[in-house]
Amino acid sequence: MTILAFTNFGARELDFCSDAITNVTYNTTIKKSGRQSLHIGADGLGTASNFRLNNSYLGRFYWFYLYIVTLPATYCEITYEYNISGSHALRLYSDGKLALWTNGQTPTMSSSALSTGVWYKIAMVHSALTGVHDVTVYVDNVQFATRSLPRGINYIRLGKQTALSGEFLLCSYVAADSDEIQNYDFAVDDLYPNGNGTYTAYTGSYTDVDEFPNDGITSYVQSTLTSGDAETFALGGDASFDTIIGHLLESRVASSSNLSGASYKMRLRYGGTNYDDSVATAISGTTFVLKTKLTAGLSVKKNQLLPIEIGFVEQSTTRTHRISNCLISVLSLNVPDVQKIGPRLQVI
Ligand SMILES: [Ca+2]
Ligand SMILES: [Ca+2]
Repeated sequence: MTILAFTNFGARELDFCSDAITNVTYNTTIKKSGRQSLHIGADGLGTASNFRLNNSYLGRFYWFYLYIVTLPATYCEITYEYNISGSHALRLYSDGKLALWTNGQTPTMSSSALSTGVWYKIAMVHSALTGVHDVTVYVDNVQFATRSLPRGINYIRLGKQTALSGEFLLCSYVAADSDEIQNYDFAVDDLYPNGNGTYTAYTGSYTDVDEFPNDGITSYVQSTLTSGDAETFALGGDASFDTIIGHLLESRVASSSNLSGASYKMRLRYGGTNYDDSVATAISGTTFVLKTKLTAGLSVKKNQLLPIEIGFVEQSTTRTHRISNCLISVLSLNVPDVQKIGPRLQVI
């Protein structure tokens, strides 16, 4: 099983989105896990409101949690799967029922309704990404609706592609190339700096890198000109479930001048050991750019990985780099001890 992507729309919100975000906000109060949920239709009006996913993260299988704030007057889209020959969508209707819609055809309605103010786990399971294929929707692991679609998917938008009323939240989006996590509860949690770590050599401290969203040059830590000097941060937050199957270090990094990029390594530290990534280079210039390091396919118990520190190691004696914010997103499942996740992975 390959995990293609997971996010709570944290530090990497723009990386995860392939074009301009349309009228979405982030809700830090109502969320399933992590720092925030994606808020669709927050104005309560009939406006387009969506978040187009980067196509690198397009999977046959995707999951998210849905929380309905306000039912639409007629219907609204929850996800919109685009194809130039005609798109399809998962719709929410005014009576709380879901429907699968495809352009030019009558929607397939679900038989039962969702309630407002409740988190539901939604699974979209496609048999293919191209051509005629089947799609099935699960709500809290129960098949809700299925139908044949006449065409494939070129990209996905989360939220309303067209200007329709309705307001809802999405949290913990995961895409994969198989459905092996289908029957497990899952969560994407954001662990973010809340204390200084083992290494404190850089100018500045954790309070300069703990914000969401990134504040650019308002606050940052800056490396020294001594190769090997490091800064790491202790992290607040927790993984929701006991089996961790992936983590993603996300950070906004810039050079301190326009002369050339500054080299550094990302560092993870747990169990008393440092795990440094290969040397990376910030772009030339003082613009902060998102840097990520994804490790997916883990299957370890939470207590083997947490607590974890994240940080950076200077690799240059001529150019310093700056970190504006960082966090680590953790994907966890509620897998019983005896279970395996995928043929290559063994729960320890
Ligand atoms: Ca420091
Ligand atoms: Ca900052």
